[in-house]
Amino acid sequence: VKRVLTYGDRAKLCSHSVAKFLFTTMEDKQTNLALSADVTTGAELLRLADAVGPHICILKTHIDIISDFKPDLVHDLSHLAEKHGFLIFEDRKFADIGNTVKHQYSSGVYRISDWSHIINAHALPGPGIVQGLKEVGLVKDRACLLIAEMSSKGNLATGDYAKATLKMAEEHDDFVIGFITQSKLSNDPNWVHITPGVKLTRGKDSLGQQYLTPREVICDKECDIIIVGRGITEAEDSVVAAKAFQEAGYNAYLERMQK
Ligand code: 5FU
Repeated sequence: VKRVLTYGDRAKLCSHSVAKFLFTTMEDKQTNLALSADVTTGAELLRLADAVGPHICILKTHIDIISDFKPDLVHDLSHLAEKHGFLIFEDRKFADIGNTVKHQYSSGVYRISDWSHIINAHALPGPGIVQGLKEVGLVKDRACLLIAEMSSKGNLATGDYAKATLKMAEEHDDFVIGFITQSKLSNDPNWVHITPGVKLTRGKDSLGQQYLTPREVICDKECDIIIVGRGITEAEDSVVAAKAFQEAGYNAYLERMQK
């Protein structure tokens, strides 16, 4: 009998501590929701993280859109991550040669490796990008996602790109824990499949973003985590909206378990 593994089963299988924590959190908090907290001030970011924290497994940041960034912000955010039990994922989308991304990850204004549990990178430059990031992240017990498929219309990550990305991940499975993708790439339960471009109804924005529903992502495409930005940040009440996405995402997971 083919049985679909639960998040809890997969937590036990995983060897990377970040993936283990992530699956454990998803099982315990009953959530496969990642909040994309795309707000532009530190105060808004902290308010949102504190309010929505109980409903999410990951808080995704774009730290370079914060207009009043100060190092205190990531310190306070780390406290909220501990308080509510979520992981921080800086959606930096590294895309350069290994030597450059090492500096971008560890230094500069943001010092991302000091506070972000998870980062992501394009596979486009080749394996050197992962090697470079790994030289910084591995000793700090950080994890990386590779961008295999994008949600935006007309993106060039097509054909064998996702397959080649999977192969790159397999060669660095001590640091890469999964993918940003629109569909499941592998049946190996160690990989975390995370999907942006999610709203409660299908649709698009005026700049090429394309939305699927939580059910389509989790049940049909067999991904693990939904990333929701404006569906929550632009809602009248962000907590009410987060609860709705948490419920929709988790019910879709329970439905997939019955398949
Ligand atoms: F890799 C990707 C992708 O393929 N699509 C995305 O939308 C990342 N994103 C991010 O997810 C994007 O940068 C936003 O931060 C977020 C989606 O936000 P939305 O408001 O839910 O459209």
